[in-house]
Amino acid sequence: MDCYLKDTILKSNDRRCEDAAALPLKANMVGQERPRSAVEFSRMQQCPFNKILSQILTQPVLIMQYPEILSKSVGFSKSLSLFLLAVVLSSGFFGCQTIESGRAESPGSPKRIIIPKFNADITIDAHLNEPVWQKAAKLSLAEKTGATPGREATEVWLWYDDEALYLAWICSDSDIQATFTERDSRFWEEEVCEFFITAENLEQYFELQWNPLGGEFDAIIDNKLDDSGISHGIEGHWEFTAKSMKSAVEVEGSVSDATDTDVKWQVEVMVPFSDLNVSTPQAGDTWRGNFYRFNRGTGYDAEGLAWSPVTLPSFHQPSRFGYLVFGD
Ligand SMILES: [Ca+2]
Ligand SMILES: [Ca+2]
Ligand SMILES: [Ca+2]
Repeated sequence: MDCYLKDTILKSNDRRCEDAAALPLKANMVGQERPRSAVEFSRMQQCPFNKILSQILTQPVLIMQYPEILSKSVGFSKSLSLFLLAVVLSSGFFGCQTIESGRAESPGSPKRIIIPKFNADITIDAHLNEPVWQKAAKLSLAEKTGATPGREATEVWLWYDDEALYLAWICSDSDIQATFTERDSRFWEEEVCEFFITAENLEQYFELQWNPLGGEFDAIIDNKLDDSGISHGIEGHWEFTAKSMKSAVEVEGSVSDATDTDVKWQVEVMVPFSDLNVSTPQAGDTWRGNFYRFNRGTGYDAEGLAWSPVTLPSFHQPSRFGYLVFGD
């Protein structure tokens, strides 16, 4: 995939994340590869019983074997070993709960949002005048590391029904620069908003994009991650088409005319679950995803914006995707 994103991610492969505690690791949980959250990782690092917890988290079968291991290694009776194990587990899971709560709110942590479910008929026409939009979950983007606000505001509104996920992007923009209109253009070289989404697998996710001229991009991305969540290269399958996806854009201003001052561009989107090859999520299901934007303007450097902060140059850092929780 010969593109800016690939270039940046290849450069990033020579780096290691400065915020190692924020990187999810993979743990083999009951035979399944499961990404370990930043919260879990930091809790293990700070927990006084981290070694025992670490072994149990990575090898759950040890829960049953631990009393025997203790009795053989240090001569404890099995009943005493069982009692100690109970103490360790309760200390680990309950004693460290305060740390988990605190870390989850720290500025660099992956974000989390609850997406509400509604039954409402809307028209995908870029006008957000249907009442349901006022009840949608709302999030905002910042400079992609989360260190500073964006130069101009970006909001995303979200809700879902049995059929689809609905997104609205409101991109404040005093200078809208865009020329691409064809599907799967290199929109990231101009103005673009981007949605990366996966139901569960961080190594394969959908990348969807929209631009101020009504352009759409859809691809499936394979991202090879190591055990530390660092990408070792991506492959984009641009031939993928979200066949039933609908979007509409409205511009308040003039595109590609830097002599005047624009106001914003906004996009209304319906992403059917069938296009993502999944059935309707159930209340409580948690997906991973992120929202990005490139904002450009005469006299300014291109600005990469994100909802859930990333720590590497590329947007393709799925270990930093936020948590999208489907509500009732
Ligand atoms: Ca509408
Ligand atoms: Ca495509
Ligand atoms: Ca702009």
